[in-house]
Amino acid sequence: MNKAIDPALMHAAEVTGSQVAMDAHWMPFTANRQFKKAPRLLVKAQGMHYWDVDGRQVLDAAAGLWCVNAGHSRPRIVKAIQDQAAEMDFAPAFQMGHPKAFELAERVAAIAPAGMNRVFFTNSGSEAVETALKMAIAYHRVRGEGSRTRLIGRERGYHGVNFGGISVGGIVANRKHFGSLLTGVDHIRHTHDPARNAFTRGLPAHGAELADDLERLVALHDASTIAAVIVEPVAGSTGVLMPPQGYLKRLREICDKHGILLIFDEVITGFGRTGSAFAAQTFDVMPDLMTCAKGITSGTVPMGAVIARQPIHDVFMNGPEHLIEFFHGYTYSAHPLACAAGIATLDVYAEEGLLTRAKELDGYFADAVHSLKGEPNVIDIRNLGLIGGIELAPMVGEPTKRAFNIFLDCWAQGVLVRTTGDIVALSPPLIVEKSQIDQIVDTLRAAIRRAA
Ligand code: PXG
Repeated sequence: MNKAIDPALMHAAEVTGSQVAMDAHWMPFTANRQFKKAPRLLVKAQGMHYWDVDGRQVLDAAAGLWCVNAGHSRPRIVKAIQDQAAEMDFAPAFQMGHPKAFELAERVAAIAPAGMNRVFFTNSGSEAVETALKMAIAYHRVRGEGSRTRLIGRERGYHGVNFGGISVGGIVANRKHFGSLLTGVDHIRHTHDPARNAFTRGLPAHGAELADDLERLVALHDASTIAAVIVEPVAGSTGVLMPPQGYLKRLREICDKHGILLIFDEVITGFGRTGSAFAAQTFDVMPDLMTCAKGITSGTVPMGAVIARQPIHDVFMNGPEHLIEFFHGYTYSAHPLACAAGIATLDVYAEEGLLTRAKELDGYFADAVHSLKGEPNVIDIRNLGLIGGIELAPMVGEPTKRAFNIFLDCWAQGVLVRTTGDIVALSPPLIVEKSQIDQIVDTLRAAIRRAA
């Protein structure tokens, strides 16, 4: 624990410390009552670290929420946002444009897989998912196959929290309270198979055949009713699940065979997390549509996007030229502040080689996280690039509590991790140093032992 380094933080502590009224803010995906009894308040961030209201420095092993890929408060990105706010705060997104929207789209297309070069901006990953699902259904209709309306997701999938996303998603807690969801949705099986794949480094050897589950749904529904399949190349929120070797290629082949669009949800994998700009490149499988968010602005300003293969976009570009081709968009699509942040973020990624840094650190990171094998209650460890998942045996009768206790312990010891269920997820900013990887894993090891 490093104590008060910056005198300015003492002031922050005074004004925002435990005296702050907390009733009004209904917090997202949070145990509200537990939090408000023992708040964890962040007031400053720089590089690999946060500082809390008490002036404690905390190493960020989660990149915020898998988004701060360039590290915190990078001066170049901060300046770009400040300058843009002063120069032009907002520009209408519909029937108007501003240069940075076009510049950012070109820049994103330039690092996307070849041929994926049409970019539609949203404000979050959830909105990117809704946009991609609508694009897929509309695409088939515009080209005269309007019967293709069905959407296929995967068990344990996470695609944000809007109705389309939770419908194709496969996490029961995110679905069960919210009614009947979208109709015409089905799910292929998830790929998690600890009996065969536990403690695999990188991609699991077993499970490519699970892609064949799509054939089962084609046989049930007929391909002529199916618009698209959406999967996360690496599943994050649902417990850090790596795709089995050959699985995504097989899914691509089955989609091609049946004229079904393949959507990769790259909200967490995009912008360098797996060692390439996108997981599609890491796995050498090209989807038809790709969703992204988070790392596009390194978490500084909300933004998401759908990246489409050009022929999909081109199908829409017909009919009278004065007519809108795709009836979809958000007031804040391509918001000037987000575009300025995005361009500066891509500059930082390029100058510092951050989009491939996870590949360079993969071996070191894998050794570090797999050194936790044998610690009490560790039942699986998974890794790829700068993603790590440590799965723990649940406490009897109290699922998720062991991981939550470990999260609280790590926080107390000055390291911020994420947990989902009884899995600890690691996704540090791409600027992480080896010594910091050691600090993360050492802190986690001690917390795992104390949680035994
Ligand atoms: N798709 C995927 C694959 C995601 O991981 C979203 C869509 C939704 O993005 P927005 O921007 O609407 O939140 C996500 C978000 C975690 C965690 O700790 C993951 C996400 C968000 C918050 C926490 O696993 N993923």
